[in-house]
Amino acid sequence: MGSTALSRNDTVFLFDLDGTLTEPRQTISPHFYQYLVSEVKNKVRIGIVGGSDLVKILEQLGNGEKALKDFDYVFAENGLVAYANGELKATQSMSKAIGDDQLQEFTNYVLGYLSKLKLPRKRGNFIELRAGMMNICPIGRSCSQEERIEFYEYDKIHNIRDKMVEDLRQQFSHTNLHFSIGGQISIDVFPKGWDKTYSLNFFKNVPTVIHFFGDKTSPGGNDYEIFKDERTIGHTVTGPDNTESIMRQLLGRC
Ligand code: M1P
Repeated sequence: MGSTALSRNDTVFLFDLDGTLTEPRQTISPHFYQYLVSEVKNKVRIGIVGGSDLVKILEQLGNGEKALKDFDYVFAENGLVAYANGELKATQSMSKAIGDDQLQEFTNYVLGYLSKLKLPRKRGNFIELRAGMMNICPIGRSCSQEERIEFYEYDKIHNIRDKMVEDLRQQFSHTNLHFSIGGQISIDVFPKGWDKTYSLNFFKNVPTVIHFFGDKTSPGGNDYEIFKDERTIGHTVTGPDNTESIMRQLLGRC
């Protein structure tokens, strides 16, 4: 596809963050940030759709709240917290959606499950209740970067998160909850349908060609649903360099 086929009027490039624009939980490179918000943004509208909450997304974009204006769209928590042109447009509440009784039943079960897990080490902040989702972290989100990698490698061998997701799916099959392995150390939980496709609702009234770029596009990955959605043209990437090279091809500049 040449550059003439793309325009800001009708085209959006929507990016996952971890593993797509940045290394997992790392900051985007200044060069790549500039390329996106100057060159790419001149040709198409650009947006982020991340599983993380807004604080973590802005941290990784490295420019504070300025990033909310530099990008046409910032969809945090899969789009449950949605910004366009620097303005908050919509936000969702998981506790309201499922109700406090079910939230408490679920939280108690998760705490019980985690308390029986033996891992190389545990830190703090095992459950993070965000606006539109819950994030469960067996090692604890306050682990260091080294401890994060250690858990990630341990999990590849012992399938701690896969087993927990399987168990949660069985225990809570009567509910509307969806479980997804998004990053390296945690599990995201949200009502069914509140995956990254939720962000596409934002474009439902205006015909828009949406290119989605993500690294976790296989079944079970948190980019899978939006990648295969018929409203997007999906691109599987292997990291920031690969994302840039696919974009340069799409924009007609190799
Ligand atoms: O890549 C998106 C994920 O990033 C974090 O995952 P982890 O800390 O496990 O690497 C979390 O914010 C998670 O919610 C999010 O989906």
